[in-house]
Amino acid sequence: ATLEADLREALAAQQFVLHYQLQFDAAGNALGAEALLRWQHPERGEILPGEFIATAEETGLIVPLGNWVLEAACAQLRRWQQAPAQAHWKLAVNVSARQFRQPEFVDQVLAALAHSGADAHGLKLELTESLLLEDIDSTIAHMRTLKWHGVGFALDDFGTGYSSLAYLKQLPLDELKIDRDFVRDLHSDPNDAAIARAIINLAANLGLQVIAEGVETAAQRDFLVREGCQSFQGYLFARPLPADRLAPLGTPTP
Ligand code: G
Ligand code: G
Ligand code: MN
Ligand code: NA
Repeated sequence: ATLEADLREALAAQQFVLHYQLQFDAAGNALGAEALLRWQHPERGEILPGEFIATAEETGLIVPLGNWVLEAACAQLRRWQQAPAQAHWKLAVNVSARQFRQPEFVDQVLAALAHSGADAHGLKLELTESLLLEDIDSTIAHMRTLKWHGVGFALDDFGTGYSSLAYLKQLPLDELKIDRDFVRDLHSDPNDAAIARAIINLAANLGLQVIAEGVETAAQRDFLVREGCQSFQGYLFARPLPADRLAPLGTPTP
């Protein structure tokens, strides 16, 4: 069978699950998590998004799949919001361009929130630079409507795309995510260190929050903390895990 047919079947058979990678502040307190999609294939085991997201986008299956992700993520957000220790957590959800471009997107997000009973202020959508720049007027309109309801926005993989600073200023963003490509070689490549520093300063000057992704070592974290980075995500802190395995990690770490 083709990957497309397999994906269609997997969606019907409920073979997708969300894992959650916790995000922390500089003091080691959990701030929330990013939802990361996994395909639990009955024969092949766990399949990562790199193997199927592109096909899901090309075939349009990303629309029902992305909608499933929104519903599942909001249900999890609601569970956290009802638990005192996690009530303040934000949940970040990745959104594909094709999904975001549909006229129904805003309604689907609001429906997922309504079905779950989750407070929209806990939901953060991760968009990419290429998505944002495709049709900036309709992008801003979608974002404004959702923001009015309380939903936040993070710009994923920041620094790898083509955002001009003029565009960045127009977009109603809340957070920049420093791409892990820049974090990886922070200590061996002075250019990457300079880029990470520039993104942190840019975020501060634009009044945005900033989070570093792919933080794997204490040295990377310490550099980023010194430069003023506020939030952290990466294997140093926590791996993506099923929700029921997060609880013991939601407390201070490294
Ligand atoms: O762990 P990781 O392999 O999960 O994620 C790889 C890539 O897949 C990331 O760039 C992430 O943005 C993307 N991704 C993960 N989950 C989702 C999802 O639910 N929807 C979309 N559109 N992309 C996702
Ligand atoms: O949406 P995005 O591309 O940012 O998705 C995050 C991706 O980064 C996921 O594939 C996730 O599993 C992966 N990831 C998260 N933390 C780390 C890390 O510390 N190191 C590496 N190499 N990958 C990470
Ligand atoms: Mn992401
Ligand atoms: Na990213």
